[in-house]
Amino acid sequence: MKIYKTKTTIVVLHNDEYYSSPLKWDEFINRKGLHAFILSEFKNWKKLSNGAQLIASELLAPIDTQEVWAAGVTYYRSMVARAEESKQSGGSTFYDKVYEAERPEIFFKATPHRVANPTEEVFIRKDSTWNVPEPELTLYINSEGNIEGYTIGNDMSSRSIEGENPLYLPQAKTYDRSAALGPCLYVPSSPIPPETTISMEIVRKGKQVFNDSVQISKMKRTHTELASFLFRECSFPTGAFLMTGTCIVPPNDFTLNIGDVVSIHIDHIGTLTNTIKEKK
Ligand code: DO4
Ligand code: MG
Repeated sequence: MKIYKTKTTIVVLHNDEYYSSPLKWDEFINRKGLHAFILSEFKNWKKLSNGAQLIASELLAPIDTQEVWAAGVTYYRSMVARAEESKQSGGSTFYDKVYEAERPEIFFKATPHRVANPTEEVFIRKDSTWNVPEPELTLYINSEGNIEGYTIGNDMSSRSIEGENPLYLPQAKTYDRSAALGPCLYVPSSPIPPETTISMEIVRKGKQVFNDSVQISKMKRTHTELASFLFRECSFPTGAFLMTGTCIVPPNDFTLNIGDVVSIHIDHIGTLTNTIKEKK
């Protein structure tokens, strides 16, 4: 089942029917056994005849008070790309080390107000010359540390700032509209299957300029391993979102242009589309 946060209500899509829940977003999602909860409760919620229209016209990112965190270098492709971009600065050796290490790379990505809604613009930094989107399966983990759902995340990144010095990572990764989440929270009865595919397409002036796909089975780490590291010494009163890293990196001569349209599709969840812009 899929849960959509809209401006007026929470829309639950179950067996091709739309329902509206009276709960607030945080109260709705932050629970153990979210899938079972929805199954037991949806009959008490109002059936919506205009659910699809609400989703089309009022959709928000599936987040309220949660922090967004991200894991990095969880795929071989990401490790190679970072090593290439930081070769000159001498930072490349850290990426192969973290790829092999027991402790994963986990970094703070965004507060809710830095997250773009589906179809809204995501930003590239004006002080960055090399920018890419990173399409990432994103976990919703409840306050007890259990993975309860999945969404799509775009971990917008400055490769020029990250490559100049790995200590600049927070500036390469965290700024206004540096992340997008959506279109829904997918809540399955069992963990998302390893053959789930992530695809990303970038369209410039109506023409496709990049397209690639990958299966999440290529990831070096498990989702529960990443969640347990995040929750080791941090508490999250309403749960947290955790991007699980990218395996899709455009070639090194590619950088985003203003007006590019980035669409990320993940099986079972849907498509997250955002246009590239600069902050005014
Ligand atoms: O270490 C840099 C960031 C890695 C990252 O964001 C990723 O692998 O997706
Ligand atoms: Mg990333």
